[in-house]
Amino acid sequence: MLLIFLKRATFLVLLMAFYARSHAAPSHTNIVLIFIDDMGYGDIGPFGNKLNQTPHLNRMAKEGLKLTDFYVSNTACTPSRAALMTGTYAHRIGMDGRVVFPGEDRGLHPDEITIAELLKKEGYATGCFGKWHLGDQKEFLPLSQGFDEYFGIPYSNDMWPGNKRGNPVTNRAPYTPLPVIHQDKAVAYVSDGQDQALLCEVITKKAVSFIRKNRKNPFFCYVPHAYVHSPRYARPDILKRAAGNVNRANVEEIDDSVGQILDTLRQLDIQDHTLVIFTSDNGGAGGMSMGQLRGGKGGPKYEGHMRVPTLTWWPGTIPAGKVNSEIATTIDLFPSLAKLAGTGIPVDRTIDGKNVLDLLLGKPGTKSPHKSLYYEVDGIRRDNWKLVMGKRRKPELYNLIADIGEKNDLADRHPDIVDELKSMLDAHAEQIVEDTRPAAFVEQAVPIISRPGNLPRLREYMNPSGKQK
Ligand SMILES: [Ca+2]
Repeated sequence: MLLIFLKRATFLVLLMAFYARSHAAPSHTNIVLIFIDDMGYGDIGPFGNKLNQTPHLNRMAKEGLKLTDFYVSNTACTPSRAALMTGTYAHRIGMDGRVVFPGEDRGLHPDEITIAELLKKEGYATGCFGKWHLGDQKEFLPLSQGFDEYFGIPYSNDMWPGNKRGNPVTNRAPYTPLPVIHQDKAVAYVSDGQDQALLCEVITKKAVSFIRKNRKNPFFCYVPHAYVHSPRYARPDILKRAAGNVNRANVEEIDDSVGQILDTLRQLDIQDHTLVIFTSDNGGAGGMSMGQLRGGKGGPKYEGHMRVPTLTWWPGTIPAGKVNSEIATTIDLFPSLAKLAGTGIPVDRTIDGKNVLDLLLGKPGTKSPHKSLYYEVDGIRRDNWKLVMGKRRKPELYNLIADIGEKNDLADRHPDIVDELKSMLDAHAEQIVEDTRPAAFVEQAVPIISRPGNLPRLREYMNPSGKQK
């Protein structure tokens, strides 16, 4: 009798444990990927910035993992995003070189498989909130690339009438109005600096509401912020807090945004099954800080051009307050997040990224799978040796451990290492040329909106009653 009771009790305990487990830890981990535009390696507190006040990112680093050697695989908005979304070098999929302009016929090929498509197949709700920049034709917008929801601007915030240079692709001067898209339709436009100053806030609001709405099912929330890309504007209160420094104001508003997202996850009590990744799309643009690193957005591929401030956060899974200096890159997120979601990556095409999930999760002793890292086709790092094609494509050689600022070119002292790395780089460039897939082109490209018409300005869209906040 007692035995039967014990068995029953054990069964009940097991049942309850199973229920608690399945209730508390869904099989799928939520993923939030925050991708800042043009933020430099040294712009936030965890990466040494003393001027910009980033308490939420400081806390994220304290509770999570700091990745000191995390790279983008390309250095402009469009190719960087193409590589991120597909796990593939932008050169390989026709998305390298110049960015996509408004009304251009080119976009990320719909046959490419994005992170969103992989995760959607696994039952994830998928949302993109921010700057897309992989083509503004309907065929190329996020809803055509695996996202259930989209809200944001389709390309950079300087591709607007405020930029007097005009659109180099359509030869229209000035640019057509900058639309704000919901799903695949314009719902507002960015008319002036006052609207620009609302871009971080509106993107954050939409991302937070997506997270709230999907708190009970697995979600992928991709937040490619329009900030801190120029032109930079800030609301008066944010600007005042930043002592009138608009660059600082933009970084601090990004920090506010991260705080709101992490607070939402805590409030919903889903932080123990949500991975948050914070990083940037390329080196810092003018006015941003690269810390000790040489270079920034544009120019030769010094570290400041491609190494980006990166944090991962998942309380209870990622050990708190750790630092990892293994090499990883944005193309690795595609296979790593696939692994996290329990799915595979496509095998019918070349995927360049490698699974670095254990590294992102801070598992002790994890080594990078990258024997070498390529800076597009202009540089290569192997261990601590870095070869970069400098002025007039003369190879320069640096020892990154001794010389993180790439000040002391050792090419003349180590011609053997230069030769070896240069031949690896050349072989890499040739291999990409031999195995490429094209971008897609539409027959008749048109701008999303050619005039504002009846569309509200962004500030009216956000505050339709017109009441002053
Ligand atoms: Ca960028």
